[in-house]
Amino acid sequence: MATNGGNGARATGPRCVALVGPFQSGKTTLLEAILARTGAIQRQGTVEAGNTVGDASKEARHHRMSVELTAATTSFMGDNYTFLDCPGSVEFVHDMRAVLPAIDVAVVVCEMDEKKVPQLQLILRELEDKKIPRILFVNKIDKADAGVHDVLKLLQPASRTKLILRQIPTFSGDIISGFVDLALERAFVYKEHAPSEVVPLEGDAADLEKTARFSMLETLADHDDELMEQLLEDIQPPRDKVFDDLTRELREGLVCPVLMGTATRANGVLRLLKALRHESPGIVETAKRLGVKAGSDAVAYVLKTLNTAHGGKMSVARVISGQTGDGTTLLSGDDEAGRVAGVFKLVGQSTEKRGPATVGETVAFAKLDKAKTGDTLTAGKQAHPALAKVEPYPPVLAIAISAKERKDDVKLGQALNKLAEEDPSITIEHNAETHEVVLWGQGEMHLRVATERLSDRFGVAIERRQPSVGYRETIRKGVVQRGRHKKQSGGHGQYGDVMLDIKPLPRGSGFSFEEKITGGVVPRNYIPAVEEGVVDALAHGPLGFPVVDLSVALIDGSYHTVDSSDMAFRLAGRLGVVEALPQCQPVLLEPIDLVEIACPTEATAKINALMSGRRGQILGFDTREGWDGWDLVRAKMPEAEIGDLIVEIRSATAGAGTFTFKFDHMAELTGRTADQIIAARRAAE
Ligand SMILES: Nc1nc2c(ncn2[C@@H]2O[C@H](COP(=O)(O)OP(=O)(O)OP(=O)(O)O)[C@@H](O)[C@H]2O)c(=O)[nH]1
Ligand SMILES: [Mg+2]
Repeated sequence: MATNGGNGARATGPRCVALVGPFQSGKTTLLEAILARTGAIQRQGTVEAGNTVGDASKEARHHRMSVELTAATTSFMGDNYTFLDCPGSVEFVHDMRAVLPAIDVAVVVCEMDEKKVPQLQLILRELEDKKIPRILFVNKIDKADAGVHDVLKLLQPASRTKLILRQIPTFSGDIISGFVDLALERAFVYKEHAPSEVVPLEGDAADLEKTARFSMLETLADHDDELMEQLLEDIQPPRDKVFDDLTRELREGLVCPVLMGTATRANGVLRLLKALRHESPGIVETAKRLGVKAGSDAVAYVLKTLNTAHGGKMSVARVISGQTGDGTTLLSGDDEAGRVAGVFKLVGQSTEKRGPATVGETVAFAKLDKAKTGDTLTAGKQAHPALAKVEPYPPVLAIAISAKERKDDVKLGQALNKLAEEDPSITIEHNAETHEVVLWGQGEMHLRVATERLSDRFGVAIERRQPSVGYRETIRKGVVQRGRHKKQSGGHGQYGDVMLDIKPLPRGSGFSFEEKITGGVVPRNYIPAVEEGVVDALAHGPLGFPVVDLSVALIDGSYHTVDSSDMAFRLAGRLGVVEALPQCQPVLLEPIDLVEIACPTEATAKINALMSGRRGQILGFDTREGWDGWDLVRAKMPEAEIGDLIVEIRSATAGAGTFTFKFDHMAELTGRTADQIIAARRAAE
């Protein structure tokens, strides 16, 4: 039974903790250290050796980075903990964002690295906005130097809540050999893959401790008047009070404590676990945050959907209230999500069948055919309101794909559906004009992993191409042209004859058809067929693209009582346009988009240069509202140049920059670029 005795008391019951943080900060390694320390695995694996629990999938091993969420359940001092190892790459950020609603606390793994501060800021903002309690774990302390004393100076700008330093490092020579815990007032030396050892707190360390502890207490006192008075009167607050404040202020999101360690050697891991055990909130508070009342009907939130290679579907979910197990039918919204056919404990890819899942536990439910990532499930008779709705960021990069072999077309369609169900940050577009299947995602690696999964997990080999740009063409001058279709082959002939007046229209007008027939020279009933013929011809103009922004008027013509037909007039209309267009000075039109780039201010100049280099027209830039130290650059830019824009934006901004785009207008394109596009189109045909 999960309890929370109120102010400062230890929360009990199963916890759900997300490991988040900038790319490559050591989350997967930390998970490994935690699992080894708590006995869930025999030996701590490494990312280099490709034997970690967190990065067990083929794609993750291959790229040496996390490419999806991994859940692992272990126990520590009698409590059950599920850790969610989230990918750090911005391209896979949806896997992190989707789990946040249901977690108790986030451990934000970061480094003493200036370049990674903007990314850290993005992650902390997300947690702050969602009111998720968070602890910073400064990792790779083995690589740090004396500069580590400035840890708060470096990291505070990334956090809108006050950071609170819980530990300070101690040195032996130039190397960090241990730490002092400022709440416990105890010194420790690190031991490799073993708990740190307590040593006397003396000498320089004792002095440094006094100052650092005072500043920790001062920050805590911002939210505790009694403590403030004690500090002013120079009274040593009792240790229990300090812990109570640390606990309460963390849970209420008033402060963000900072711990440190070295994941590769499992240093600092035990203190982290103890902080989680004693200070982090549990399911009682999380349910309250989500507005779920303790009730008899089970409510669970789907953190992740997985289709395993053996065809089984797994829904990783946290039970927010009640209890549920095998054979229970769960609802998602008003629909049936399916019937639970097995409840599993997860340690990465290894699964172990278990009994019903109780409140606070994070498990995998098998065979919930209709459940999707982010769904709110209930065992009740009525739908439970959605606990959260996490909209993925709009996709920024696209590729066109097709099955390598024709026979796999249907299989590809099914596989794409599953892929989108697992990862809502992928979207699939069927382009009716080009007949392309376009896969939209969050970046190069995201799309690469998606295509790898199509072959590894779903067994469809695919080919990828650049998606076509929606070019059009138009005319610069008008012409009057006759179109005549006449055939006298044996018995029944064919006869249609039209005179068309073709004129350019202003940009964005599209196409209009008018008939100005007098005296029935073209009988009424054939006129729609003439228009159809005109439309047929406009689908493919002389430059190879659909023709827009012109009007066609039917002004004259003739017919034959026996030989005329719809078909004959359709062909005549078509012929008239085909013959007219080359005389109308056809010109290429390309789509221009309105692009908005968000970037840290120090990158703004680089972004401006980048946009100009891609035929962009900068409209201006502003500070980004509510985002200290960020700018918003606006520009108009040809869609053809946007292609892989995100790749360059990220490289100019240490991965933190983003952009959105929307269609603005079509613009004439002439000269060499236009010639190349037209030539490429001819070659493709
Ligand atoms: N020196 C040192 N290296 C570390 C430490 N922790 C992790 N690393 C190394 O940092 C690299 C990234 O580690 P990961 O555990 O994959 O980091 P991650 O945060 O899971 O990476 P993503 O999930 O891809 O964002 C690997 O080469 C690790 O061996 C540490 O404490 N000290
Ligand atoms: Mg990782």
